[in-house]
Amino acid sequence: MTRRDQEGQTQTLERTQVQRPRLYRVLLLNDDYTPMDFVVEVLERYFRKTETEAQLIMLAVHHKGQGVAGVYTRDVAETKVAQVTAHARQAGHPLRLVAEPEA
Ligand code: NFA
Repeated sequence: MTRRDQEGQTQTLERTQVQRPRLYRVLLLNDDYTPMDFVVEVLERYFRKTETEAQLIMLAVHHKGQGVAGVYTRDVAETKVAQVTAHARQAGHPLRLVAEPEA
């Protein structure tokens, strides 16, 4: 960071500590039409879940209404939402996802 002091001199303030980026949850939302197998495949392919993890997350979303597919930096989270939404529409499914900041 650079600023000018009262005499007009330039001061450079350094900090060695870096900040962690804010993280975003990608939430998967339940609907009545998207096939369970399609949701499991999405969780495996886009969110790198094992088949067992994917089935557990899919069932949790099916029963509770929503669930966390993954947690990422903002750009990655928003890209996943866009890519999976496009993939679902292409396949004719209404699957919805949203990215929301953690706490
Ligand atoms: N509820 C959907 C069904 O019964 C399955 C589903 C699960 C959809 C998770 C979206 C998210 N076919």
